[in-house]
Amino acid sequence: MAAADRRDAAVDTGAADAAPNLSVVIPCYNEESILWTAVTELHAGLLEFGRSFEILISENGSKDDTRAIAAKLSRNFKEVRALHSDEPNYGKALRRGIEAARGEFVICEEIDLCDLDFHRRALQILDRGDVDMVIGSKAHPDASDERPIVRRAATRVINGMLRVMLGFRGTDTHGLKAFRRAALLETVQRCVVDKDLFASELVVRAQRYRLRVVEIPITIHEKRPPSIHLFKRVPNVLKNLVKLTYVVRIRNR
Ligand SMILES: Nc1nc2c(ncn2[C@@H]2O[C@H](COP(=O)(O)OP(=O)(O)OP(=O)(O)O)[C@@H](O)[C@H]2O)c(=O)[nH]1
Ligand SMILES: [Mg+2]
Repeated sequence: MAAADRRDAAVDTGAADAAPNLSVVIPCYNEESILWTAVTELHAGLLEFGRSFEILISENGSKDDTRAIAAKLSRNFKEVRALHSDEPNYGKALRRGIEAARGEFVICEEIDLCDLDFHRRALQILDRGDVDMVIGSKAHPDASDERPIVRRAATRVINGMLRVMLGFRGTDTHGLKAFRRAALLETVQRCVVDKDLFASELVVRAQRYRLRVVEIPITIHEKRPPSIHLFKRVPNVLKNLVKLTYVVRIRNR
């Protein structure tokens, strides 16, 4: 384990004792304006589900008070755990949260969404036992996506590229997803890219490994505009797409 990872692994506060039924993983970056309210509302909503749960706030690299607020949330609520590391990196945060999760089921959330309706519908499907992963799709024919047209178009472009370059079958890979942890852990271990494309790689690999993946439509109503400008993310997405295509198609891994 690298020194930085060892240091990161040490920062995990607020873990409850017994493994819960559900882990909700939320990567967070510079979210001081909505973090407290979003997590307290999510916590209250999850209590109504009647299953044991934990919420993992996986923060890295924030320049604002996100880290301190996450730590305070983990002190206030026994179900909340706060993870921190120094490098701002969505994929690493999501991966770390999934690896730290202890629930039978894992839901990957975004702090500006916290969509309890998705949780309810996805868990209903996973409870049946014949599906490994449920994707909440913004681009499903029955979805309602209130984001600006440029970002909606970007979702279509990236998914088109994933289809052509990696054989992805579906309409969305980035954002809300729910899965049985045991079914996906090996897939997570085999992922090779980080940042934005990690979430896509997870879905593409799950399909390649013939896991049972289904999509359901979601309603996207963000509590705030995205924290990182779309165009700043493009170079890394393209670089990681080329890397992933090479690893999957040429190296056959
Ligand atoms: N830890 C961590 N979290 C991040 C980073 N970038 C974004 N996030 C979190 O990821 C979630 C989604 O981020 P947004 O900025 O809303 O991105 P988005 O454009 O809506 O994402 P999609 O439309 O789903 O592609 C939020 O909870 C963010 O706080 C990062 O560098 N590190
Ligand atoms: Mg968003």
